[in-house]
Amino acid sequence: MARYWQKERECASREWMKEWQGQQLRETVRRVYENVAPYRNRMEEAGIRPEDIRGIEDLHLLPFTCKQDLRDYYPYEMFAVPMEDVVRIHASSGTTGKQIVVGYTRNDLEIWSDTCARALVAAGADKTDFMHVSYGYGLFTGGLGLHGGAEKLGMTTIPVSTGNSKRQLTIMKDFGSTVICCTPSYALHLGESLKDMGIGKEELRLKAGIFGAEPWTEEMRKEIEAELGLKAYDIYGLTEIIGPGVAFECECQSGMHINEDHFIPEIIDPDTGEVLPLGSTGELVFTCITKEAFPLLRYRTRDIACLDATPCPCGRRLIKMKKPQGRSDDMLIIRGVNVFPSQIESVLLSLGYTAPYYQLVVDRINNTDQLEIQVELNEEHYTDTIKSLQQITRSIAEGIQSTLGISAKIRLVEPRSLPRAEGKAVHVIDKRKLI
Ligand code: DLL
Repeated sequence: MARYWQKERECASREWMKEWQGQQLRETVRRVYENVAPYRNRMEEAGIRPEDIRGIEDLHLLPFTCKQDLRDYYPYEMFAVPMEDVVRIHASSGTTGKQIVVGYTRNDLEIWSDTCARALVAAGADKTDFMHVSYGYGLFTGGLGLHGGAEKLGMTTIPVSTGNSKRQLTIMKDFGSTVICCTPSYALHLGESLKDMGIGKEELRLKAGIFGAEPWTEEMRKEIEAELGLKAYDIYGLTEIIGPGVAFECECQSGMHINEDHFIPEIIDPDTGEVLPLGSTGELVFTCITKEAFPLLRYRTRDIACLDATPCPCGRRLIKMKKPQGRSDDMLIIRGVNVFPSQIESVLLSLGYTAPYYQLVVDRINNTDQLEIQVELNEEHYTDTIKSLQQITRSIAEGIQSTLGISAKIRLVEPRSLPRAEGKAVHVIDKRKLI
């Protein structure tokens, strides 16, 4: 079985990669300067000419792009090709504000399929596999993105889309799906439905799952692997850059390889914009160097992550990113302490009392932030006595206090009582914003 989709790129030497990135960057900067008025204006304001960018060492001279720019130049002003060359549109609404629109040329779609095929091959898939796509189809990039990669690889692709778990599982069983992709929270929900339907995981043929589009923890990975009987791989991406396939996990499951021959990563200080040294945690920024229709320069993702250049035993030389801890705009500041929902999830699941379903309700009462963690007990601890429920509540509160340094009110709720998501899970209800 092949281990790489494009070995010459995925395992290329660092020297080759640097040379390639430099050359592609020069071309991209020249192209956007000529074709994208907002970029030309911004570069002129900053006193930068395309010829000032000689290689990746000059990347930091370029201005940043942020989500607001895409809203300001909505829908097509940042496209770098005439609309007649655009063959596909996707969009992302995000949680707040106007949606952003992105476009792809035929060649961009080829690149996208390749980046997703790399992820699939890294997860052990080949053309003999059956690919069950449970990401949403439509303007969201998840469904069609992985669909394209699976077809390019030659997998038997089953475009199920989201929703109706029972139907999903029946299809999985009858059609013999061997690889599934969906959000990690939906994968857990499918695990629950499997039990409800009385189907044993050994009756399914699943061997791998490609899960992403939202933050998830190592504890959740173990849970999904146990419930569905597969190996769970992480995949990262965002609409603005291409969709899924910006970075993907290999069999080592220790960070995601960034498809650096297409997207150059940087880590910056989110407050000052300064580029941070390799290994620091900060905001992830990407520059697209091969896309035609929508090549963004130094796009600020708002995702907090760090890069890892240590050689990977899988043989790929592509740099890795650690699992994003969350987004700088999802970060909660509770009584002055920065908290990511994923840190709370990690504490909850490591204690073993609860299921991976929780909601964080934040409020401000008498000018003081209050955090309530509503979390479902797992079946094993549900029938416990009041005394042991009190003891569980206390252990969770202590775990949160000692790991994150904040106090929280813990509200244990019945198994299966919190809402289930088909796409991205919503974990935070911040009532403070309404004031
Ligand atoms: O979620 C694209 C995607 C689809 C990725 C399917 C993976 C699988 P957006 O809707 O634009 O695009 O959301 C992008 O989701 O900036 C991250 O905050 C978050 N995200 C995506 N993948 C991961 C991941 C798609 N593996 C935003 N881990 C990004 C943590 C992720 N967060």
